[in-house]
Amino acid sequence: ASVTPSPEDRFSFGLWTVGWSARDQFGAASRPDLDPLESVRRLAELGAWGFTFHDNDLIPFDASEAERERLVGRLKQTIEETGTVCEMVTTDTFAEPIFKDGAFTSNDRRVRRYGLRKVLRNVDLAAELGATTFVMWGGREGTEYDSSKDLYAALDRYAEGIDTVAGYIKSQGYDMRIGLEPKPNEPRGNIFLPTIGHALAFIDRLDNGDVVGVNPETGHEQMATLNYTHGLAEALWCDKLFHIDLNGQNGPMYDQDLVFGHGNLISAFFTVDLLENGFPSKPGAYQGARHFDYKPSRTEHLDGVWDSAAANMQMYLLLKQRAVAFRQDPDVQEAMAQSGVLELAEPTLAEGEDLTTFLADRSAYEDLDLTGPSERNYGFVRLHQLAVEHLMGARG
Ligand code: ASC
Ligand code: MN
Ligand code: MN
Ligand code: MN
Repeated sequence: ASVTPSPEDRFSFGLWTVGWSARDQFGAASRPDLDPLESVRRLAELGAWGFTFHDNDLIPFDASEAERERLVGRLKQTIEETGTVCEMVTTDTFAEPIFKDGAFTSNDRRVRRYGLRKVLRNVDLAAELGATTFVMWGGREGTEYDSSKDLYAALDRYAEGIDTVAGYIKSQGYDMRIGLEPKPNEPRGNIFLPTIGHALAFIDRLDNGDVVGVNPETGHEQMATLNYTHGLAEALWCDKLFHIDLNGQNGPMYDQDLVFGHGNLISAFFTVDLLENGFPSKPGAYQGARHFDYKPSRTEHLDGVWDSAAANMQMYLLLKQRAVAFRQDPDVQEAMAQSGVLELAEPTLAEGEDLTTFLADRSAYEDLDLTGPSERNYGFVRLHQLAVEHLMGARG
């Protein structure tokens, strides 16, 4: 099968990914700035379907209205020329000093009102460009010192801000949903909504939560020692997986933003298996963009930028080939059946069984011979070995 990316694969990239000039905490940029419009063209040439951006990836923070309009006009022209899709837009509420204590949760009300206005105007921009997802990564929403923040009020203000944006989207009739992006830390010592689970519980408390879901990033969950695929599964179970940020990470350390699959490869395999094959009990592919939020390493120059962009798509397609072969392999199907994977979809109570009948069922408890279930060999290791052999290209 082909591993050449094409628009049908629905790959997209943030313009800040390839556009990162590798300025970091410890050193100057190691690459020149890229023209974002040139990046859109290069990504399209490499086979990407779409792109995403923060307002300030395209429009300098201090640009005039006229300059903003000119740049947006040029972007629209590039979209037309390349046939590429602007599938998501997001707002930079983290780079400028005004946002040093956050935007929606800053202690300073002037900052909160300013941040909210900055976000709302980009919702309009997103709609103008046809984007159907609006991501909000609150990288500066958090603390270094627990003494510095009324944590209850911070959650109130965070909810107020998100509800206002969601309400605005609905009142304008935009075909758009918000994706909240969790991250446990970096740049703040502790960031609010640190994991997918925190974000899902938060969304549940919103007035306009119907248009709010999550945009989970591989490395962000892994920084919190969590399993990314499990997080995606719970978001899907909640009908809240509105967008994804795929990349690579080697366990809990700084946010590496490696190429997808260049970190925990086995985890990446099961992420692709879920996105492409679905759950055994609920088959079917994820319908959204396969969006990469990675950073070309600082050691790479311009060739390395485009090599690494291509590598994300290559890794995804190679993993997809192997994940499809894994599920289709009769040995795997037999091992899955042996392991009880398919049994889990059967409800624990029988159809129509009420609590009285259940409590009276002696075979379920009093008379159950524990030997059978206790001595069952689930065969999970044999099944996983088959998965890893597929991943390594050692089978079919
Ligand atoms: C985002 C997003 C992130 C951050 C980071 C900025 O919009 O999804 O993870 O910004 O990439 O460097
Ligand atoms: Mn990251
Ligand atoms: Mn991200
Ligand atoms: Mn990122």
